[in-house]
Amino acid sequence: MAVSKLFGAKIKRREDPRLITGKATYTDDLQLPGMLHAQIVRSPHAHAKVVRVHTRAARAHPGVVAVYTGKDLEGKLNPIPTAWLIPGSDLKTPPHPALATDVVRYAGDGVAVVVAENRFAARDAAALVRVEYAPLPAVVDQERAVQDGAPQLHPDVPRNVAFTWRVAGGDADAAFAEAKRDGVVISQRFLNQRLIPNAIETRGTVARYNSGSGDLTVWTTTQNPHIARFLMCVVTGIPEQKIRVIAPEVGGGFGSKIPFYADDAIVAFCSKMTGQPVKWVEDRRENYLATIHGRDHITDLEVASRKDGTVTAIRGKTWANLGAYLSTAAPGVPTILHGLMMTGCYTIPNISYEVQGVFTNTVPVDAYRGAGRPEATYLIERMMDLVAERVKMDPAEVRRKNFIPHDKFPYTTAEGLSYDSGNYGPALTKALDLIGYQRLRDFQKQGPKDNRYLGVGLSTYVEICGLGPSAVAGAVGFQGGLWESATVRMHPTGKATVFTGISPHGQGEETTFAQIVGEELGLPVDDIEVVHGDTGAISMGWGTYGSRSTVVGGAALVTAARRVRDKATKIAAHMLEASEADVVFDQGRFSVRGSPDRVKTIQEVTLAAYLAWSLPPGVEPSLEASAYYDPSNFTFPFGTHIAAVKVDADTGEVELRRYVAVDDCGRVINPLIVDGQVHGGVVQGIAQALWEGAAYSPEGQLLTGSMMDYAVPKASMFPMFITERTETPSPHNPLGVKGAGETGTIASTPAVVNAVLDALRPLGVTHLDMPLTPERIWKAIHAKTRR
Ligand code: MCN
Repeated sequence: MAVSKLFGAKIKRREDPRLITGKATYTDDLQLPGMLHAQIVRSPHAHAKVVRVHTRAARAHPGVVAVYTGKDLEGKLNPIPTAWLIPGSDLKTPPHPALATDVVRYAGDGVAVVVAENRFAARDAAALVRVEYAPLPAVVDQERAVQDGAPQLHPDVPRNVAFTWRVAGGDADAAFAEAKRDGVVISQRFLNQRLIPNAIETRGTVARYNSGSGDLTVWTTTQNPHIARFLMCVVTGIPEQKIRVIAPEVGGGFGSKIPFYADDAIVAFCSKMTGQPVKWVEDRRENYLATIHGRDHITDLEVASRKDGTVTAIRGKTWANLGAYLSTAAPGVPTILHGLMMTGCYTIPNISYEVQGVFTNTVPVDAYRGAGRPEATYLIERMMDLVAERVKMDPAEVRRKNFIPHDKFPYTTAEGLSYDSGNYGPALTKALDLIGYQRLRDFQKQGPKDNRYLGVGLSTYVEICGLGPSAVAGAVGFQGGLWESATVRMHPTGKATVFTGISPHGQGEETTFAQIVGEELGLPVDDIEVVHGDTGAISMGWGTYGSRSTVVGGAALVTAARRVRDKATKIAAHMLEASEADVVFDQGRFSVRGSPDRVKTIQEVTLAAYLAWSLPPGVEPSLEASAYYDPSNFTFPFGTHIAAVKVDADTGEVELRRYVAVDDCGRVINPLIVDGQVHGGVVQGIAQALWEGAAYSPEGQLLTGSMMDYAVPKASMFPMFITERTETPSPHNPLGVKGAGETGTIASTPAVVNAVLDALRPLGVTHLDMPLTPERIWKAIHAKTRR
């Protein structure tokens, strides 16, 4: 393989062969001598008192080793904490016991755990645990939960309000007063339905406690092993240095493997009590009931605009459903990651926005791909279309009119964020060209054919990622840092191992991180091993989420690689008997300026560093370097997505005809991987627009409890995506990169909803809530045409 120009090269993912040939080792593949299996007994009630738990029959079941209830865990496991204590919001953090003792608060809440010699015995015996429940009234709707007389989940949380958080900038009331007098005011209620993340691999944990040494080793499906270790220490009381957390192959997470779950601590507890390794792996049904959900907002929103389409203010309130307990990052998602992005890529100077986080008898809600930004983008992008319609402008032109101009970056928004760089106009123009916007509009004017209506929908988005400066994390209440670590270790044979604190689980950094190091040190990608996901091998790092791995982890890595190069340059100069200033490095070769034939390769220099027979004075043997990088700001990727759909007015069916994504994630390391990330993200975003939605009965039963009812789409349901990019480097990180892992999800939902509603406009339908199923569309059309 050519050594040069690795940065920007379309290299196939090196991790894929083992993944697609079934040779990867996931948590459930682990077999340890003497390993036991755990099954958690979960409440069938959404809200009930736990009167008594009868375990005798389960204990007597063949193969059962132990049964523990919530009472058995009392005093042995601390409550499961939340890690995002957003300030200034009167946040309530009611205790979340690992297993319920007195009250269960959602269908799926754990009440007991059975440990047995095999999975089947554990499962059979779990069915024999008889729990006496006294059912209580439940509430699943966040708006109802805050009303007087609604069922109360936690004793010290009046009206189930976990927090009330506000963001304000400029003078929204004055802007609305002006728009009322001489402009346009639009109000709309939006529902951002609850979603289920659906990673291909469900969650699982294997714990092995060694009572001799006091060491606990945990293999678990986590996106952030060091955070998992820290929280395992907090919950179990086992000292942090005694805990090793390993993330084996992790089959996707989409945010659902960020949190520290009660189940992880329970498995560790079971191993400690039984003295044997214990495995717990959820099946898909359990995953739906025990792994976090995402989104679930109800929003009342108003925008104020001048008659010429200049949007002047946003005002509104969101009720964010948090489920029964505060999951690890839950409070930060609808506030910091959502509320602060409400003005999007526009120069909207005035905002007044409130978010109320509400407990309900449902599965806890936390970060799901995009986490807060898809919700914000959906709101603002739907509103831009409604403004366009009212002021009779083309939706593309309203957006362009309100864009933050290129020469205004870094730009401080009304919410107080500083956008690093942006050039929104060219991305919009490119997307319009690629989809043939004008031609589509011309077709549209010709009217429907066979009662099929053409619609075109835009979404011009900006998002916040690359989380993030640790000082800001602290200021907004995140109970951790957000820097990243990296080590580049050269080996005597001239190959390298790279250790990174990020923890990829499908994103491809084993390839792109090798590209970064290969580019810096002139090594072939195949000579570089990328190691991640093991607290026993890697320096503290904060993991993979918030599209931070490349921006923050990549920056740490390039810094470490440059340190290696600097030391190698010193050694090369010594070997070449030249002054360091005269040594030139290019594509793995050190030469002397003006004497290109005097050369030492990086491999020769590395060997010399390890042999240490003749090193320059003051230079230590070996060749490796570490770096810790804390960014000075977030990064703000942006772009334009456009969807073209046809809606069949007879059946309500939506056909996705064409989809264009023009994204700008700064400099691109691997275009193939970024395309893949955009494809996956777009699919998830479109799924929210058209098909997916978790549904609860009023009593708190999850009605979409399996893939038979929860509509995860198939590849055949999508057209070929046209992906393109513009490139606006982030000025504040050494690679010029911005995150790419979530843009597709963030941008695509409103593009498709706007397209469907554009198609339905001639039929008088101006608003519909997601998912836009044929039934919902058909009913809306017929409600209008029947009048
Ligand atoms: N990349 C690049 N050039 C850039 C930016 C990124 O080549 N300018 C590459 C990266 O090096 C990496 C990939 O694109 O290979 C995504 O990188 P990045 O934007 O840094 O995002 P993260 O690796 O931090 O991934 C997190 C993001 C999130 S938050 C979710 S959720 C998500 C996602 O990525 N979950 C995923 N993508 C996923 N993809 C898979 N397969 N599975 C998941 O669970």
